[in-house]
Amino acid sequence: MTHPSAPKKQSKAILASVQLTGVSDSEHKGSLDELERLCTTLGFQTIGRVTQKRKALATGTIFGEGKLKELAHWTGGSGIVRGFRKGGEDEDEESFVYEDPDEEPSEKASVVVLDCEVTPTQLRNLEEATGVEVLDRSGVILEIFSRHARSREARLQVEIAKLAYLAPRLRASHVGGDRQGGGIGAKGAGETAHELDRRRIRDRIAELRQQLDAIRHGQTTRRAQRREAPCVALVGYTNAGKSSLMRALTGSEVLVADKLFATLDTTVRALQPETVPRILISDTVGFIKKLPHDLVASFRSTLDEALNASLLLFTVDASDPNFRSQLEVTQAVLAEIGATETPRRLILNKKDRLSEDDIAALQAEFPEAILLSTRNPEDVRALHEKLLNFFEGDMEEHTVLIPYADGKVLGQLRIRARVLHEEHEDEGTRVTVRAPAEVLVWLTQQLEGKKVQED
Ligand SMILES: Nc1nc2c(ncn2[C@@H]2O[C@H](COP(=O)(O)OP(=O)(O)OP(=O)(O)O)[C@@H](O)[C@H]2O)c(=O)[nH]1
Ligand SMILES: [Mg+2]
Repeated sequence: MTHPSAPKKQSKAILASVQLTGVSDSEHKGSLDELERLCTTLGFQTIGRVTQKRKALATGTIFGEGKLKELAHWTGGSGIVRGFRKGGEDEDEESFVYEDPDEEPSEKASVVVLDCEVTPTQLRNLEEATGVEVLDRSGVILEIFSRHARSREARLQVEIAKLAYLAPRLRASHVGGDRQGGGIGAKGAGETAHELDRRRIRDRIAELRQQLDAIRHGQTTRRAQRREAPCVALVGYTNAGKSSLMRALTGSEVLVADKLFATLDTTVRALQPETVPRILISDTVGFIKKLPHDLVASFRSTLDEALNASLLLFTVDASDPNFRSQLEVTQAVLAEIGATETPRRLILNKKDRLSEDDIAALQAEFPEAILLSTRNPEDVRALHEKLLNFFEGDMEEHTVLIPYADGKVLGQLRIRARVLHEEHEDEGTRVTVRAPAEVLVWLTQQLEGKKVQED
């Protein structure tokens, strides 16, 4: 679905951020680098960065006066907010006076992208001072989600998050229809957002939620149908290589892309070559720092897949210097949705990008982790083996007599469990199987109290 007001390709962006006290230089730079990647994913070309160290965001415009002028210089704006009186909060501005350089920048930015969330008033003031559209991090992420959403469920989720994001910003934004950069602000859900008052937005959200519930009802049923099969969920930061691993393990054609948030839908496929019983692998939406709260909430159901998994593979891009904090974010969100008990393994991916020294250091730091490259078939085979061993370890061996009248049960059992031995007796077939506990419970129910004996 193309967005009517989507930014034209190669819109020029200037990144702006405040480095608050307590945020280290490398953390601050890492966050801006990530914002630049988010912008690239949207098709923006980043032409510069304007940053300032402060104790807190300046109430009206987040920056001090001098910085605001510097920012406006990049966009061709006035740097002034009419009717705005500078308060005492600017005392901590770095002591510098901005002097207009003689030379104009060779190119002007048509959109300002902030690495923080701002209030509607701050947004309006910054737009006035710069004369161009101002997006915050949440706005950028929402726009990416909106473009990458494929399934009806993902589209509904994004639409709800977008409306929730827009509602408080409606009254404050004065740019309205004549936005220049043309980002997320102007439209949503097929209607012009500023034409909707808040009540209508609330009604629309309620309507969309109902549609979403209906879809989810069907999913719960499907999930229940396959609940006996052991399931592995691939979870992790965006771009870690979850979909690549999914492809490698299942031979499926899920989308792999060097983009942030390439995957928004959960896909479930069987591990290949197929095992008995089948092991299911699910690919999930990626995480990012400072993910807008509404978005986390709306993607909760997508993550239910992770909640129902028997094993979580925390996938990280070990070649990214920030992977430790990225792993923390993933762990925090999963803990928030309640997936704390599920067994987990750490996958350190993109090994091919690491030096021998890096590899040795990582092995020492994470002795329990599985270090691999999704591009190396040997590594993928080794992981396949580890997954089998994991579930085998969980299985129990049982011998049971299945009456000939229950031939169907035997047929299903051969799919759900590994049959080690079969013997035909007078009353039925005596089989010895290795199976997960859930399958044995199912079997007992099927045989309605017929005796399941321990071997
Ligand atoms: N060098 C290298 N690149 C890899 C490896 N695995 C994945 N990639 C690349 O990393 C990028 C992201 O891969 P994806 O599999 O789409 O990542 P993802 O975790 O599914 O990302 P999202 O869907 O955005 O959350 C792609 O360009 C892949 O080709 C690897 O082992 N080595
Ligand atoms: Mg993916």
